[in-house]
Amino acid sequence: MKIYFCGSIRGGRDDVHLYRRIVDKLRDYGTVLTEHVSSSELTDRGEDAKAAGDKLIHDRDMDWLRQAEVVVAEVTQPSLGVGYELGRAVDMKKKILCLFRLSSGRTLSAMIRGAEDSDLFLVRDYREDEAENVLEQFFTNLRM
Ligand code: 6IA
Repeated sequence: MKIYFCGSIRGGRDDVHLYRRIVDKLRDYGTVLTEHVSSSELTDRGEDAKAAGDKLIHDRDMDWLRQAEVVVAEVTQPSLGVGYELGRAVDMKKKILCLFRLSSGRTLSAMIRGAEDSDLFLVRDYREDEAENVLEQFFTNLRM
């Protein structure tokens, strides 16, 4: 199974340690196309990105998104890129799981919380220590 993981990059890298844990767990279920999102070497200054070119990044990510069967997004740290990816993924009718931590004190965008349906788009509030269990539950249900 191909999995597309979304997490904030230029929106801020505060949660990168958690992205790493999520990506590690996602590897139990398939190939993670966007592993670099969890790399601690990738900063929000985006110097690497300038070298590669933003258009190249966008086009490659959209290509990966098309290939993916499942999209998992950590949405606690607000990110334009993650919001964009989720919107495109909805349009492509992908199965989507959004993970949000209420403990952050933030309120999730209505455009994400409100996109939830009983079929393809799921928003799950969780605590950091529940990350692995929440993913296990999601992928178990997916197989049923
Ligand atoms: O607006 P943001 O930068 O926070 O958007 C983050 C989201 O957009 C992530 O979920 C990524 O999938 C995607 N994204 C944004 N920047 C990059 C990027 N830059 N590389 C890949 N995906 C990105 C660094 C490129 C470098 C490795 C050459």
